[in-house]
Amino acid sequence: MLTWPPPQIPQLPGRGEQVRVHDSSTGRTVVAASGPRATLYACGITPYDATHLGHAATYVAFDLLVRAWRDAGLTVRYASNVTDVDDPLLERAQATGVDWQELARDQVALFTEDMTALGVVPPDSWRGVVESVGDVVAAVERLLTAGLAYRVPTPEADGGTELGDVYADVAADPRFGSVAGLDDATMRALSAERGGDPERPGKRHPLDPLLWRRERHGEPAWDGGSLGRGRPGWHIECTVIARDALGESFDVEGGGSDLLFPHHEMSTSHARGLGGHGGAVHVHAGMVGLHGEKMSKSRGNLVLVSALRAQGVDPMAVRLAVLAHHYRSDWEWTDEVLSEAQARLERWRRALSGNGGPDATGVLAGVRAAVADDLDAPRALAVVDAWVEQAFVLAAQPGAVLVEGAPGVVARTIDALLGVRM
Ligand code: 5CA
Ligand code: ZN
Repeated sequence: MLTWPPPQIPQLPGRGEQVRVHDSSTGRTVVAASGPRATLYACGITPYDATHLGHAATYVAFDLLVRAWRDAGLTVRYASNVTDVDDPLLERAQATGVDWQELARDQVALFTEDMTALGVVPPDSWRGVVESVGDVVAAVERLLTAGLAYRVPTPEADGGTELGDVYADVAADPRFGSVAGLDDATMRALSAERGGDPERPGKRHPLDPLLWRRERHGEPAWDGGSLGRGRPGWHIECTVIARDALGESFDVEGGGSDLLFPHHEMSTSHARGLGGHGGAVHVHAGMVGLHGEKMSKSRGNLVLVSALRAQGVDPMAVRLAVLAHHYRSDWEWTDEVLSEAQARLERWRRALSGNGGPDATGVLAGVRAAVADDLDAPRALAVVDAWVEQAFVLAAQPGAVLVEGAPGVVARTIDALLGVRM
């Protein structure tokens, strides 16, 4: 897929610190990539009801990681996907009477506009499932041959075939469970809630995830070689797309915290089955809520970035609203969150509009230290706020000594590291 245009990132003097991120699997903060290369896979959207503030916050979080890695001198390769065929997308298309491909296309276009407006660095490799079906088929065939997957006959009502759907055998992976570290009951509950089918008859284990779904009446399907016509399961899609772009092992697999289980547990397990280890470190963004509940397409409690843009809200205010929260925390989108961000943007713009200001060397070091420390954007904002306050104090003092060019240093720092353009 064609990505959106990359933002221009100014070069900063010197080098950023080694970047440390929180690994959901161990609870430890670690250096995920020590260089010279850093590889990231961040799960992409399922293209309907995009881009809500939860999506925006998650992609801004990984954008901070890419910027911090680059500032530390690493060569970053970033890959992502688009889940352009999946049950929820097909259900939405059916419910609203639109063609599923058209729905996906329109929503992907909207998403790229939102990401551009928010100044999010695009992935270097961006692939949809539809483009990846052949690679998924090859991967599922390999897992079957290796004895890590098995067939479950499709129900009579669906035209029952012996070939059947294909499921991964979680019991065949001794390291299954190591990504999320959850107990069995929690895994079952989350599987049922997040796209799994623990009740499906004929499976060896309730948690076994779908790899290949045989064609059903009225559903899109592709040639599946020895698997028969059908379509990919969800987790294997990300395994295959990540592997294709980044190789069999890469540094960080990320997404919102709702992807920790089952999605990242399963995609990593499939990656091990194919050789390699998939993502070494798992990084998750917290959930953005609205009116006390997780913002989600299925609940319909959404604030869309495109709607805010249409109302004339400056995308940089949206970005600042997101950055005011640590990426790992769960937080609520409210009108106050937005108005505080708008006020901050306004203050920053005023302070940065002059030629001179307070010395800014500490701002660059402070913002660098904050983002390198598990992407601590709120701390970075506080560093800039302090400089801005100082600028107002100096501006009110007749005869105060101003450092020529200091606002430019601050502007380049927040542009390069926080993606905030004045
Ligand atoms: N296509 C799959 C991943 S392969 C998917 O989860 N798509 S999504 O459109 O539902 O979500 C896209 C990204 O936004 C995921 O990383 C997801 O974890 C994140 N996300 C979804 N809802 C929220 C929310 N309320 N707050 C923060 N992040 C969210
Ligand atoms: Zn994914």
